Amino acid sequence: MSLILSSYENGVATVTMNQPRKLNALSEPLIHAMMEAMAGFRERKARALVLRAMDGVKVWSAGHDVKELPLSRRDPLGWDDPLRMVVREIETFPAPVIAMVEGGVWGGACEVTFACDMVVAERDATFAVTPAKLGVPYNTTGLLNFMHAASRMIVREMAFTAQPVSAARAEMLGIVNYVVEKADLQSKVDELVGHVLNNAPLSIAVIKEQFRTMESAHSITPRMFERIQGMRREVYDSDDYREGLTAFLEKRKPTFTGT
Ligand code: YXS
Repeated sequence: MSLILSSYENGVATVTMNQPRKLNALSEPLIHAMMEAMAGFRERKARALVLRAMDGVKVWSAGHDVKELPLSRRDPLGWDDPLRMVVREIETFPAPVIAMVEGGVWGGACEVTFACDMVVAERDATFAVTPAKLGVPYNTTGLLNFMHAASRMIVREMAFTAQPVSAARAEMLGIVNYVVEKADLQSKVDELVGHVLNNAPLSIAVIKEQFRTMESAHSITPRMFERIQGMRREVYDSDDYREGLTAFLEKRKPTFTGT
């Protein structure tokens, strides 16, 4: 079974995650397939790209493949981590990327949807930011994406409680653009894409790149960055980080000790 399904019609590309048995966990092979497809659509100068899962999934994506997270001594979300790579591909894709969401969106998959340009979710969708649940010291650019998606209080609530946020609340908070009944999901996405296709692709591409450039323009000094990286290293070398991952893999509740 192919890891993704992809299609291209009238300038509109669609990438469908097709690993329902693994809950579309963002494994290296799945992300490689997604990025290969997106690179092809970039070549074809797609005017819009829809990122989705198969119809009727309960889980849009379970986030980073936990089995691929290093148990310690290595940054779990370094520059070349597949999750980091697919987020950058979405952010730099020269046309609007629209996340078409049904089911649960977990952990790094939340960042994938938040890195998209628009999100249309069906009523039962949920969004859960989960680093703290597993003991993961999320990475700085990833947190920036969360900060761009929600207000100061909301992004802290999501990160510190790791509780799923309903689609309705996400819409009220401006985290997603539209929440619709499942039967209307495709037509709502088609409507948005239709508006995009009526407009000038070069103008859209340069506006998107300006948004990205300005959003990432933060004056963080080398000293500040080194300090953050040192703090993160202490966490991914901690007993708690190992406990979080091991507990997940052993299907038990983790016991965090703060060491
Ligand atoms: O027991 P088997 O072998 O069938 O495998 C189970 C799960 O272990 C597996 N699975 C995953 N494998 C790797 N990475 C994952 N993220 C992952 N999630 C699930 O899929 C099989 C079925 O899972 P199960 O039995 O739990 O299904 P369920 O329907 O009862 O529950 C669905 C979920 C999504 C609520 C549940 O699987 C779950 O809570 N998954 C973890 C969601 C999560 O916390 N994701 C964050 C991953 S780490 C990440 O994204 C970032 C690094 S961070 O954490 O920093 O945000």
